[in-house]
Amino acid sequence: MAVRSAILNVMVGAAEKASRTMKRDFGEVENLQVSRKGTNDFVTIADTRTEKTLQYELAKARPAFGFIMEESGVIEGEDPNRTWIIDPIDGTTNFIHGIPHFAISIALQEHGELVAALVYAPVFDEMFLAEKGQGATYNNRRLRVSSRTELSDCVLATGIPHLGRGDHEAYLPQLTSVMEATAGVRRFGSAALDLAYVAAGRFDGFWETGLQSWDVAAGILLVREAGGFVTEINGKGEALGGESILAANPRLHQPLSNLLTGKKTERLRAR
Ligand code: 2AM
Ligand code: CA
Repeated sequence: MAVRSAILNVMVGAAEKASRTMKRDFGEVENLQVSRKGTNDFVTIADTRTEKTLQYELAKARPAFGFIMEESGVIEGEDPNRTWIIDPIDGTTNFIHGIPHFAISIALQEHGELVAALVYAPVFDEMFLAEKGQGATYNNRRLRVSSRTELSDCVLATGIPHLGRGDHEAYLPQLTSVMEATAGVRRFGSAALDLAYVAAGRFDGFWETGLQSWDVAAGILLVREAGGFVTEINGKGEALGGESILAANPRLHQPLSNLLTGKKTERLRAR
């Protein structure tokens, strides 16, 4: 993708603008860590500020498009068929704790289909982009999902349910199956980046339950355009708006779905 399309340029411009204040705000969090008090309020302000900048920049370039955003909810556009799906800071808990693993996530949906995606980790200056039918890129280089075929070689990402969230009992058997069969599990705390890392072949797969559309919309297109499969954990269903998500390279997707749903393959059972 040597020449970036107009729509990706708009998205990159908005993310770069928003990331400048976001990085400044992240620097402030480190100062606030000392006092603790007020960190959460400050991060809510940073979240909202980032979202407003993204909304302003995107609306300036495409005034008719609608929005679905984590902080502000749904804003209908003049054009009912084009909607931005935005998470201003995915990995908020990391941000609050001064951990630099967080990202801006922007997806464009046209007639119900994801057509453009951006996931940008500002502290690392890592830009993941995709456009439907055009492939995915990382800092201008083409992305491809991993080619590993043996679960025993694979590193998987996940999100672990925590206090007040998710079905803890249902999660544990999933984790048990995966940790027994693979080279390792990582829990980094940003679904958007987990999916971008699957697209980049860093992770061989990712699963989580109970996410919202803004957490995963851009990441889903990134994985698909990098040659991966994304469904619900049962191997079917639409990941966007679904209860759960499973992303992986095409060879591992079904075996992982079997593993997570308790349908052990013959080979695994034989071990
Ligand atoms: P956030 O950082 O924007 O909140 C980590 O497991 C992932 O879950 C992150 O992408 C995080 O997004 C998301 N997450 C955290 N709380 C959530 C909630 N209540 N609903 C949906 N997603 C959530
Ligand atoms: Ca999120």
